[in-house]
Formats: sequence, structure tokens, C-alpha cells
Amino acid sequence: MYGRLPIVKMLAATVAGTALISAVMVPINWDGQQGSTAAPKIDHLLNVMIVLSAFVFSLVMVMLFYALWKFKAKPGDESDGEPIHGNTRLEVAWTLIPTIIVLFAGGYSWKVLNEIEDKKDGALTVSVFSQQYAWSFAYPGRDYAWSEGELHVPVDRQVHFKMHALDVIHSFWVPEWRIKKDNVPGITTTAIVTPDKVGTYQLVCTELCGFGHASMRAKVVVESRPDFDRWVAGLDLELPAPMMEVLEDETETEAAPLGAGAA
Ligand SMILES: [Cu+2]
Repeated sequence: MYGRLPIVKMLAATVAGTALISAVMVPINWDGQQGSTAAPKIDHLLNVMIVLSAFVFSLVMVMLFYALWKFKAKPGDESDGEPIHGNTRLEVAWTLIPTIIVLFAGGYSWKVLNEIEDKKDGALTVSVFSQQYAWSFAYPGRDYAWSEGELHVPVDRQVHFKMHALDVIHSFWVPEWRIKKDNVPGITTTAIVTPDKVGTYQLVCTELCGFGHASMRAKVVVESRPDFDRWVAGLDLELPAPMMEVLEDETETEAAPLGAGAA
């Protein structure tokens, strides 16, 4: 038979590979500038996933190269390989290890999403309308204040974006906020964001929606509360009919937030 595998050495090589890949990959700023309370959490989650992936990659590579080196046929050896029927220990290991990794990754992602979507008192609601190839926004008030192509939000206040697509599927994405959500005709989708850095950003449509998709962007301004109030006060109070219609028969199809009812 093949004898015992040098488990300790293979494990050491796997740990070394994981450490090396992680040391190169983790310090890289993959997602760019952070602009919301969700951003550090998402970026940390990505780093955890990088380390887990580095572990899986290293483990597979170590076993592959060990097998290539150890069981290579001698020159001139034309004989068939030894017939093997299963290996219970190996099968248990390759079922158990991925199961543990996937359960951990799923559980941790759940926790992060739950923290991000934790609803705060005094949140601001903004309606988002997407259509080929423009964005517009409505702010609740005495009436709806409406803005075309420019989104303003106050800093350090939770915002609930209620999204409405007027024609095809679009997707709302402000990279610095790390939050991305599809806008689907006929239903209302929600994204929860707390912007925490004053500045100007870009809202990008990230669902291929037609010929002008690449130019479907809007300016995003995160500003102080007084600046925001002043800006909203200066907006047109008349919401165009198609948007009003959508708001009138707004549906609430989102599932309850993950972990609703729990702490
Ligand atoms: Cu698009």
C-alpha cells in the first residue's frame, strides 16, 4: 500500500502557504475608500474570506504536489495503477473540513449582514427611482421633494433607500458604501446605509440595463445635517406622475431582516 501520509509536514506546508498568500493579499485595499459604517465590516469579511480561500487553495496544492512527487511512475513502468475502493478516513475528512469552513463563512456573513441592517431610530427614508438611463430621488416631507440625477444624504444618519425600477432591472451601488441592491420593476427593494464620511461620491448602475447602462450614474453628496436640510428645502415639491403612481402602490416585498426579533 501507500503507507502513511506525512500529515504533520503537509499541515505545516498548508499553514505556511495560507500565511504567505494572506500576507500578500490581505494588505491590498481591494474595495477602495470607505464611506459608510458598513464598509469596515464588509472589508473585514472580505479579508476573512481571503484567509479561508488561501487555506483551501494551499491544502489542495500541497496534496496535489505531494501526490505528483510521491506516486510518480518510475521510468519504463507500464503497469496499471493499484485498484483502490474508497478510503473512509479521507472521505470523512474531505466532507467535514469543507462543511466546517462553509458553515463558519455563512454564520459570520450572517452576523455582519445583521449588524449592517440593524434598524436605528430616526432613520431617513429616501425613495429611489431608476429608469433607462437615469436616477431620481424623492424625499418624504409635507409633499415629496424630488431630485433628478443628484442624491444628497446627511452624514452619520441611517438611510433606508426604497428602490423602484420604472422599466427594467437596475442596480444601486455606491462603491464607498459597499452596499449594492437590485431595483426590480413591480416590487420595492430596500437598502440600509449609514454614510459616515462627508464628501462627493458616485452612484453607479451595476446591472446591465440597456445601451446607455455605462453612463447611468448619479452624483452622491454626503453632507452635514444643516446643509442637507437646506438642499432639500430648495427642491421641487412636485413629484412627476409616474413616480407618484409607483409610490402609491408601493409594495413591501422584502423579507424580514435577518435575525429579526433577536438581539
Ligand atoms: Cu444599468
